[in-house]
Amino acid sequence: MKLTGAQILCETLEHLGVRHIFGYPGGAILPVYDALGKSKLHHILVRHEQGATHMADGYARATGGVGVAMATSGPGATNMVTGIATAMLDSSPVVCITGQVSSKLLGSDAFQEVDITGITMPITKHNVVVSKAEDIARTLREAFLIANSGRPGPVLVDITKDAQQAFAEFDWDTCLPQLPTKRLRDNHDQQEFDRAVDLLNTSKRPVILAGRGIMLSGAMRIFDQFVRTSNIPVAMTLLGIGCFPASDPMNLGMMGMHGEAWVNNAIQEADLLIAVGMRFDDRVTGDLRTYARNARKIHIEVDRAEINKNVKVDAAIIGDAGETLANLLPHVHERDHGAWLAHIKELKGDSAVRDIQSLPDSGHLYAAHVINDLWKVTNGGAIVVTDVGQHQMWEAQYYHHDQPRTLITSGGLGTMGFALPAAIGAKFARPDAEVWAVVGDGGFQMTMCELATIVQEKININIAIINNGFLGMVRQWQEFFYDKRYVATPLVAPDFAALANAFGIRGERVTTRQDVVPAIESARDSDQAVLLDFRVEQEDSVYPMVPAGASLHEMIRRPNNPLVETATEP
Ligand SMILES: Cc1cc2nc3c(=O)[nH]c(=O)nc-3n(C[C@H](O)[C@H](O)[C@H](O)COP(=O)(O)OP(=O)(O)OC[C@H]3O[C@@H](n4cnc5c(N)ncnc54)[C@H](O)[C@@H]3O)c2cc1C
Ligand SMILES: Cc1ncc(C[n+]2csc(CCOP(=O)(O)OP(=O)(O)O)c2C)c(N)n1
Ligand SMILES: [Mg+2]
Repeated sequence: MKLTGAQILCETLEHLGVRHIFGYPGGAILPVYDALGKSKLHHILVRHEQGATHMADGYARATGGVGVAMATSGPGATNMVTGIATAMLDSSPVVCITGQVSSKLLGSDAFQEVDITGITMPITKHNVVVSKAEDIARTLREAFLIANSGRPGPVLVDITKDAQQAFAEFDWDTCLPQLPTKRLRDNHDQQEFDRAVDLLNTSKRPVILAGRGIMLSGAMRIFDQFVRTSNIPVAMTLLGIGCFPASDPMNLGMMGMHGEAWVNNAIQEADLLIAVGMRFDDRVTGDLRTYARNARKIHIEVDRAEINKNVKVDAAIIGDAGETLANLLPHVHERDHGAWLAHIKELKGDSAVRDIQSLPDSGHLYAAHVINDLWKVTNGGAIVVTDVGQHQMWEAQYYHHDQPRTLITSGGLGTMGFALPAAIGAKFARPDAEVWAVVGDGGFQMTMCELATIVQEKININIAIINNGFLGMVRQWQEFFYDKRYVATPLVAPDFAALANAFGIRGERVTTRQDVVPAIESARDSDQAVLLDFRVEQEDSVYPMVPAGASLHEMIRRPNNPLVETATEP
């Protein structure tokens, strides 16, 4: 069957199981848009191409499938850069399709020509220019395979306009990916494996460090069995949240810069760390010279490049988390770590742990209250998509996730502006799920144009703005480390409720604690998107905090009340 390159592109996407594309048109991609109109694909018109990439990313993170974003050449493509880097840093499988000027014009500084494969080389897992219609189908199949195999990541396919317009034969069965056959290298190093087993069966104070790789591997069930059998407590990275239920007594909570104090202290006292699908980010380790000095380390990781990158380990098992845990499990002895678990409980008792819900209403509205109420009202069952900043950390501390892929957040790049578009993407991926964007007053202003996308697509997500009148996380650093010189962090914002109304979305301002639950309930009852503007305490800070570069146990703790440091168990 002879089709244009643009038609081939649409046919291929349909064969690949794609249903949604987040994009924005322009001259160099117009032939594809013309073909899209006649296809079964649902194109979501975004308001900015950065939004398209975050939507595709949110879509991917909510399901594990590939998210697809599309843009024209030049400024359309460069607007995608932040979203691509966001996906790269968090290993998210996104395929970006960009139009490019015709192949004859390449290199001539033609109108809206940029070398987008050059620009995105360091922030894509793979990228490629396609200049022939007959290469489009195969290249796209390869892009999808690469994006979502091994360690996932973004792939960019840049297609010249003449390739979109030319005719070529399309036959799904023959346009097979032609990737170099995976080297059948036996990754199984028996010595490393035996050492890991030995360490597991002899340690006295072990802690598992659970990361996002567990969810990427779909290894939640085998991970659960591993925890039960080994009886080893679990600490989670920010991106690992959800891979093991927060309500499980073996779950200690989040580690790292804003992790729970007892988790960081337990890590510093451990004699064995078992890192599963996590990459020892500096937000997790603090000063590497003093990080878990007494602990031997096992690293279970799919990407060889991560081994001994930040933290030198004693046993590395390279491979998929699920497969590796399944191989290890028969060799792991059931152990009683009662004394160690009791000790961690003591560490926990020594922290300023109180139930924030039972604190008397002091007339102040704290972000922690809002997020904890959101958790209670939604029964912990919502997909929460956060932006970046203080509210992001409070979400991690006060919303307790029992299900995988229910916290969607930009960890590695820490991209402000992520939440609103990523929440839109998540809703398309999981239309039956309740989706909340939890976002700061700063980050919201970066991508709030996507409110129009919500209205145009008639989707029902809710938005909770944690409005503290500051670029809060930066203000916190200025408070702690720059003598409270608040340069460029006080933030004027529009009346967000009125702004929502202008877009055709119901908006409501909430200023007192007693109004929080009714506002959340009424937003949930609505079958349309609702925006809640929570006016919270302006100069509150996130505790504990490991200052950048300090040792993990050198945490700044919350001074006495008014608010406690973290929530107690659910
Ligand atoms: C303001 C701010 C504050 C932050 N504070 C904290 C904090 O206090 N604590 C914290 O933990 N984080 C914090 N972060 C996030 C931090 O920067 C990192 O993003 C996070 O720690 C990374 O978690 P991860 O290693 O689990 O996930 P990723 O970075 O996604 O790494 C996943 C790892 O799993 C591997 N993998 C992928 N697939 C598989 C598979 N199938 N099998 C095995 N392995 C696989 C990958 O190769 C990769 O090495 C903060 C971020 C921001 C923006
Ligand atoms: C695109 C981008 N620019 C700058 C930063 C640096 N930064 C990190 S947190 C933060 C403040 C966020 O403020 P807000 O969105 O109001 O959230 P809050 O911290 O107040 O909850 C800034 C500026 C960033 N992470 N991303
Ligand atoms: Mg703010």
